[in-house]
Amino acid sequence: MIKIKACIFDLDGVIVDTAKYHYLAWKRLANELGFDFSENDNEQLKGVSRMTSLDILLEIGDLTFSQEEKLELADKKNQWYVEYISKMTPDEILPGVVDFINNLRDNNINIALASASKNAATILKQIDMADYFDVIIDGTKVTEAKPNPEVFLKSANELGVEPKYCVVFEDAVAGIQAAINAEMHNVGIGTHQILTKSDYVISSFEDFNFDTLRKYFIK
Ligand code: B16
Ligand code: MG
Repeated sequence: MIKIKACIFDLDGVIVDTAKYHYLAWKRLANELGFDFSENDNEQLKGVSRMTSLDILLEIGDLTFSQEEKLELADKKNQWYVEYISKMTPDEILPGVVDFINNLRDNNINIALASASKNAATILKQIDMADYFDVIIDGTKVTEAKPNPEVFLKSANELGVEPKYCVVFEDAVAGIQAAINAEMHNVGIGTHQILTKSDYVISSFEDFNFDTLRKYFIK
């Protein structure tokens, strides 16, 4: 059986569904620039950094801007996004998350949040979950975007746990790849069809607990 000492959680798509707010803000920007942006297009932005998301959006709209203009566009989108997330409440925590994290705490597992978002602190405050994590590494503390493993390696390092004892919970393909690159175990939140490289996929944390996790990782 592998020894699990730490669990590292992504935020968007794992703890809360902020993808819908990112979508509304990106769509608003696309519409303002004169093109449409579908929910399907939005799938490509999951787990990806803000500036890379903008590059993908502009490619869809077939538009080119200078770096300075791009920073202004990203800032505009972010202001709308912050408006949306500032209205979030603890009701938006995804089902089973709080019970699972409490169950990990009861088993003395270290817990980290590892998100690409520069808005993670605002979201955690809105949903009242900042105190659930021993370590928080977000987009303000890393320079490399997933699939680079930086965000997970920094989390493990701050927790003082070796990567081989960590399990990452991720909903994005880029995030699962980042966990693999960090040489950590991973659990995908979503479907096998999309998270093809994930060690183990669950659809949600409902009816999921530390025992189930431990049993899966008996090798
Ligand atoms: P921000 P995660 C990611 O969060 C989102 O999945 C991704 O869509 C977003 O572009 C990125 O954060 C940056 O967010 O613009 O708020 O800094 O999944 O890593 O928790
Ligand atoms: Mg995510």
